[in-house]
Amino acid sequence: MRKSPLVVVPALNEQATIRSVVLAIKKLGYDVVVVDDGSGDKTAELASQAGAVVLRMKLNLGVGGALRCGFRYAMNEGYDAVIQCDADGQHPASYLNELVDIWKSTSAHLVIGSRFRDTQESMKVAWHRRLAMHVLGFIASRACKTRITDSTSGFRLIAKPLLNEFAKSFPSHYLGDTFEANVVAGRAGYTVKEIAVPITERQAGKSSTGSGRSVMLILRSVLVVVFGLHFNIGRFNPQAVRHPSTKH
Ligand SMILES: Nc1nc2c(ncn2[C@@H]2O[C@H](COP(=O)(O)OP(=O)(O)OP(=O)(O)O)[C@@H](O)[C@H]2O)c(=O)[nH]1
Ligand SMILES: [Mg+2]
Repeated sequence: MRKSPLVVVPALNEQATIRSVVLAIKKLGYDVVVVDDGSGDKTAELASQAGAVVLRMKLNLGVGGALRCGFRYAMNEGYDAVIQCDADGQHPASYLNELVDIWKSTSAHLVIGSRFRDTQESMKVAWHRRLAMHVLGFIASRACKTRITDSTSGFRLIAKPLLNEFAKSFPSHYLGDTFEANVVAGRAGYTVKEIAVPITERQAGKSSTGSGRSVMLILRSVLVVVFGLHFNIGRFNPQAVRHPSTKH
């Protein structure tokens, strides 16, 4: 059993930033796993040189597939929680401790770092992307019984026993690993919290988010959630867990 969460970094062709991202996380004392499933550049080598464990897969499974791989690694290695963090330098490593503090003080199972909480200027986002995020946020807030302003955030802490469930089944399609997973966690009775985290524009490399096709995929995801057609996980059983701050 390990007190400090494992930081899981999904990375695809992020050679410009991966080294500094891994070093910043390690400097704070966290173990780091970089999941690289098909980079054509030096992402894996640079991550490994910087001190990360690198899980390499030949088949590209997308962010959700990479995360599932990281969750399984964390379970096998005995970690109690995972923090998901991007490889492009958008997430300030200093906020890892904030996620952990909320987890330890509230025993939440999912702590989301939001770009849109408290300040609307935290990140520049196109109006249609922002509108979609409002709709998704409204649905996620109802499911999680708390105000969610950033249901597609890639900066999250996921703790046991939710981590066990996500290690077993976690989707890899667009919005499945973020919005749908957050809704599924809330509906299954897990405690969800959200905190404000300033997030910058990606420092280099290419974004994986498209524009035109994503409108259809957002609509699809909304329908999936409204009609309850999403993946399912075991319900939270309060009698089966202990508070994280009591563990050693
Ligand atoms: N392993 C793996 N990682 C991926 C894949 N696609 C994207 N990533 C990583 O997932 C993280 C999030 O992807 P981004 O492209 O930054 O998505 P985003 O943050 O929503 O978009 P931007 O704001 O433009 O950066 C980054 O660390 C990417 O390197 C993939 O297919 N496999
Ligand atoms: Mg990014």
